[in-house]
Amino acid sequence: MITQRHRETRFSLPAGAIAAGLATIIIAASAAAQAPAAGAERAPEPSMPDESVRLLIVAPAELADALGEYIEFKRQRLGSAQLVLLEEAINAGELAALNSSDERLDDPARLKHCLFNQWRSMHITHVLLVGDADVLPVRYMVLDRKTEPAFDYAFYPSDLYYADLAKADGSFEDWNGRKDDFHAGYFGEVRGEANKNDPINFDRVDYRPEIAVGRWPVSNAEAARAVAAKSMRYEQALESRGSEGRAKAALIAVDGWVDARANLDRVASRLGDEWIVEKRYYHDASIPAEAPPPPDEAQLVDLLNRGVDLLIHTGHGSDNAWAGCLSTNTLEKIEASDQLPVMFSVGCSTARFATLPPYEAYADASAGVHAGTNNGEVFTAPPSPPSPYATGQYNMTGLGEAFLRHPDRGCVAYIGCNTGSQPCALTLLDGFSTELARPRDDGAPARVGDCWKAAVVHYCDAEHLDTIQPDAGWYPASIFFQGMKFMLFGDPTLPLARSSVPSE
Ligand SMILES: [Ca+2]
Ligand SMILES: [Ca+2]
Ligand SMILES: [Ca+2]
Repeated sequence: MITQRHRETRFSLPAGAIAAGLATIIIAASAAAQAPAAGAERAPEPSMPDESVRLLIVAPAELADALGEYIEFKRQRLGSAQLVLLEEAINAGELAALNSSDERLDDPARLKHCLFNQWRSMHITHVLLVGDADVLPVRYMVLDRKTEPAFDYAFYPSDLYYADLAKADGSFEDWNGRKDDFHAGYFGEVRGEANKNDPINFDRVDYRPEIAVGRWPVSNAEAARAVAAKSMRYEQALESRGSEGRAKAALIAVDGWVDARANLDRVASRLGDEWIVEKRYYHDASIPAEAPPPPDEAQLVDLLNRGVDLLIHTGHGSDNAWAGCLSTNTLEKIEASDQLPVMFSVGCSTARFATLPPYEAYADASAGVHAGTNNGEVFTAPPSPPSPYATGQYNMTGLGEAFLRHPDRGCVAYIGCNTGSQPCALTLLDGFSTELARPRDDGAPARVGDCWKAAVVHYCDAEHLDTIQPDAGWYPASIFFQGMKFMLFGDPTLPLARSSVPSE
């Protein structure tokens, strides 16, 4: 068993392995591959692997055995696809960081050191983190959100931590520019809401991702196997379609939030003639009566059952619902299909992922437990940072996780916010759709992680994150950390439906 073998070697890595970019701990895909199920239909394989893509999959040992067939599948399509066990990555990252100035490395920092070395020495371009918040560590960033019982601090999960590997000069980006006192345990600190005289980017994070990172929020091997199988069926269905037919996007604008209909119209113009675009906008006096119907659950079920490749939502959201049109209960009303959408919601909370300390109950990094300010706890000093593992009751879930994890319905990738979002998130959508629609001469598909990475880079520039200053209110700090609290659930190498034909 590969799992056992690697457990045995866990603490005996030769120092040379570190210098060699940890290549020795990477499990060769062929060794982990499993034979496809008897009688399984196999679509024609792609003619040429995309050599520009080098995927690293990180999974805890107990989930890794579920990934053999998937790694082999990706290997046939990409320049490389490798698996590293989380336990090995953490161990290797610890060793690799021995010479750095880090004094208190936790598991997210160890994992990040490993990814940084893999990026520098093995030129990885994409990382798939296999594991929900309970089994694959979470980096929480910190906002000085004004809430008196919380001592004006709030923590939010941020997978951008694992994508923003380096500073502009190529050195390791530890997301911890300020380490004095309690700031050593606070990463990605954003100020400007309670503290007006400090830089908003208090920890001086670079923010710009070097690699594309996505996560499968799964907690056991069965769930990992289901998402892997679903992702393969999706990709095979795309390959079978080839260049036949146009890709289809559905753009949803729900009443009651900001009016994002013009933003969605711009998305539609970017996508252009290569896409069939179905708009479901709320109606008011500005919308002609003969316009397509406004969004409700029946409309969304109809769109999903007819097949849609990209589903974009603007409107209010909560953990389990797009207000007025979609919820986790809707899953039972959709038919199973291999034409599954990539979903992107700019609304609040639908990519709910884990507890939000110190408001909600949490376990801290020193194994203390907290009721949270929502339950009456009052902090009279900076709250202890949360544990990077949000287990049991602390591992929350929502619409994005449910749609991704469902074995044969829902979506194949989900981008959304793990807490409240703000209208500036529409800038992320601009960046995403611009990259998706970009003409590609080499015939390679747009990939969801690349579009998300481009969205964050675009966001940095368009929202002037390098120069943003606090004002009397709370919004500048919120603008700054908007891109940190969005999650990509899904394999970042997933191709999107063909968005443009190669130019002649
Ligand atoms: Ca800090
Ligand atoms: Ca960077
Ligand atoms: Ca979760």
